[in-house]
Amino acid sequence: MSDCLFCKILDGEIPCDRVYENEHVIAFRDVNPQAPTHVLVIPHQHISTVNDLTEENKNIVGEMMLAAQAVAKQEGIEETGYRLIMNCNEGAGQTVFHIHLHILGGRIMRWPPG
Ligand code: DGP
Repeated sequence: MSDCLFCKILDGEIPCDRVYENEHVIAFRDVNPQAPTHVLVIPHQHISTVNDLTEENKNIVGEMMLAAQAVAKQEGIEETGYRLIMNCNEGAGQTVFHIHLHILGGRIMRWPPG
């Protein structure tokens, strides 16, 4: 999608601090970190929101989770703990409409998240 910020990051049109990539996803540091580790995992395929997941594209979510697990190990937070978040639509705080998984770690996480 030509007007999608994360598609531009995927294409290298907008720079990012990339920490992981494979044939399905890339992961890069969030520009506005909410924890010592704050990384976003995004699929190569443009999918706007979780509401756009289907039987055909559902496997990408598993790929995103496995990538998050690899990033957590790489960042050394797999034992201390990390939180995975996908915001869906404005009311939940989604601001970029290309699905992404937030990986937050390196500090104690509170609940409820607010
Ligand atoms: P969300 O609010 O769930 O849609 O998360 C979008 C995240 O994307 C937010 O935490 C900030 C991050 N973000 C927005 N623009 C950029 C950017 O240009 N570069 C990077 N690295 N992160 C960005």
